[in-house]
Amino acid sequence: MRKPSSQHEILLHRHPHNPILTAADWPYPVNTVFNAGATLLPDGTTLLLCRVEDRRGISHLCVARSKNGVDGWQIDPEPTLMPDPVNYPEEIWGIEDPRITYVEELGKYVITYTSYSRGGPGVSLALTEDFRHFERYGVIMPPEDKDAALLPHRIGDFWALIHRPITPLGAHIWISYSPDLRHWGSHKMILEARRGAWWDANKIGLSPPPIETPEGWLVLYHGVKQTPSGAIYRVGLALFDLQTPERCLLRSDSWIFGPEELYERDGDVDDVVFPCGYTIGPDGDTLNLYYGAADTCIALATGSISALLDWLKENGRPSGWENM
Ligand code: M1P
Repeated sequence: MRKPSSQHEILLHRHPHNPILTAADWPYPVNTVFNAGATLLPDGTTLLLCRVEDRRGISHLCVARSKNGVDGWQIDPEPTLMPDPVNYPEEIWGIEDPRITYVEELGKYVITYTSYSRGGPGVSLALTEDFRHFERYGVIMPPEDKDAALLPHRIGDFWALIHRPITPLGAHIWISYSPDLRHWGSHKMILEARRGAWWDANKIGLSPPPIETPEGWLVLYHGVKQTPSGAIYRVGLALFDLQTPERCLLRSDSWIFGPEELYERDGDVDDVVFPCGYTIGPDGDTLNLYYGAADTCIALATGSISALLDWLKENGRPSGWENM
């Protein structure tokens, strides 16, 4: 049994009702439900856009709504957004891992998701006002790329997308800019996977959309450690400059959240915690983090944004030194 992190500061507290959503809750037959994007609707309802894997292995997206974000989920009776490989061939093997950003300038939610094409996973984008009708923009980052989220407003004149391409340099986190959400450029690597024995060696990716705070963009990212018995997906913290989000100010050395409970350790893919969305409580500080557990179910952990920032200021370092 892996030791619980009791000797470390616990920044994210698992909800006692975890896992809060499983395949058994679904109104139609599915294999697994996990990696959900999240948002708060204007009436205070929590909306999760869940990745649902069917019994072919192909994923689609399905909405679940709850008044308190914990239970009483109303799940769409049918898939909300299905892959559409006739019109979007890049979706042939499914659509996965959505992140949701509400964009006030557009009055719309922007969903970035993985489209699983014959050439590998790429990033696709769709807009919606109501999570019933969707306007697909198709692939915005070609394979191999995933783990993408849009910042909620322009930086200067440009939209900014954080994403994780696989390049000859490795699996690192990048930023790209666009005038119109369709054409993307000025690509820059902003956070490197470490190497060797680190918890986030060789492969990292953005977890939920960055959290805008007065101190900068607070980024939760996942790191993947390969071990002889498989990969371990854990979550760490980094802070980026508000005006220049490609500038990393601080990065944590250690992870803050990793698989410990049985529902995180044992599933279709063991030892995975994979947050794709959060909501923020009425106090402006409580973070409700929704994460996929073991690629099988959806769980909730709660923390304080100011406590995460304080911890990062105390325990983080400027990025860049670690690979020297
Ligand atoms: O199985 C763990 C995760 O593996 C992939 O994530 P990444 O490419 O960032 O390593 C994704 O397939 C993700 O959905 C899955 O949870």
